[in-house]
Amino acid sequence: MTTHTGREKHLIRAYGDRRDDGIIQLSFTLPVTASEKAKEAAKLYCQKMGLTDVKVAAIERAAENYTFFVVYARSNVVLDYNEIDTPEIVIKKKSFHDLNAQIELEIARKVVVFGACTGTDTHTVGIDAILNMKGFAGDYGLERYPWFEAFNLGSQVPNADLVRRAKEKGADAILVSQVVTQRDVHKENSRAFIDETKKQGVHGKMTLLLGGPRVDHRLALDLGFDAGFGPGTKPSDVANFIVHQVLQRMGKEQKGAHYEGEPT
Ligand code: B12
Repeated sequence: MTTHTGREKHLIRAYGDRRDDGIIQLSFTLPVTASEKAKEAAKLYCQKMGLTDVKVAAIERAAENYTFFVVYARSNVVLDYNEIDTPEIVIKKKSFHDLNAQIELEIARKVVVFGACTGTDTHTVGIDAILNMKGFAGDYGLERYPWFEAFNLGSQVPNADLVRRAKEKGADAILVSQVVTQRDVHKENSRAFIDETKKQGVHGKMTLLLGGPRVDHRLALDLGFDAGFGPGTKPSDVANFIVHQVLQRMGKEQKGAHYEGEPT
């Protein structure tokens, strides 16, 4: 199908049992005690969202006066996939060995990175997955790369300290992890971090990365970072991205000459 502009449409609907049946699964919590009435409330709630064929598949007490539901239902929403335009980081990763060899040859010094979970956030597992020696999902963390020098400052690190420490060491990149998102605290912390980098004169001079389970590339760009990394990020994604950025700053790689695909 084409539009009046001649562009192809790519219409999509949710896939449940059959192509285009519009069946979705959703889960949510209501602040009521688990009961038949609560189940009916969950059903009505979904119907008010415009869903039909609502089936409450699971109902479970979450806490006192809170019930968790899993629901299957039909949605009539149709999307034109070709209308979606979103920034994306596409990285053709070099292998661990090749990336280190490239740093040695083309940068000729260690790439220095600082990372922390900032503000009041105590969740360190994400930033540790990226930086720690043992890494994540079969991938080495940046501490394991002989041509990276990685400093992991841990959790609840004030923005000013993280920026100051990175600046003192002349870091190439700062990695900020934000996991708690209640009341958009991650955005508030991230904006404060960017303000701090401007105050300390490093904004635009270092690569600034934001990561966390509810972070995506667009959000990070909007907040003033160079890139955003969400769930499932591997340390090698980050290592390759940073090396690419350093080479760009050195004028050795063109902007937009990003990599594609997986390492060989
Ligand atoms: C473990 C955990 C804890 C541990 C943390 C221990 C530690 N040292 O980290 C403890 C028990 C301390 C904890 C405490 C709290 N927690 Co907690 N916690 C979790 C839990 C179960 C897992 C998080 C985790 O480790 N994920 C695994 C890592 C590997 O995933 P990740 O963080 O997404 O990281 C990946 C990517 O996002 C990315 N990434 C992450 N950061 C960065 C940074 C950069 C630069 C890059 C490039 C990539 C990157 O790379 C990683 C690898 O792929 C989640 C629920 C869940 N299942 O997710 C709740 C959860 C995050 N916690 C939650 C809450 C509310 C809290 C508390 C506020 C609870 C309370 N009332 O006290 C406190 C927080 C206190 C505080 N001040 O922060 C909520 C957050 C809700 C929200 N929307 O904000 C969650 C979602 C649970 C829930 N459903 O309610 N928690």
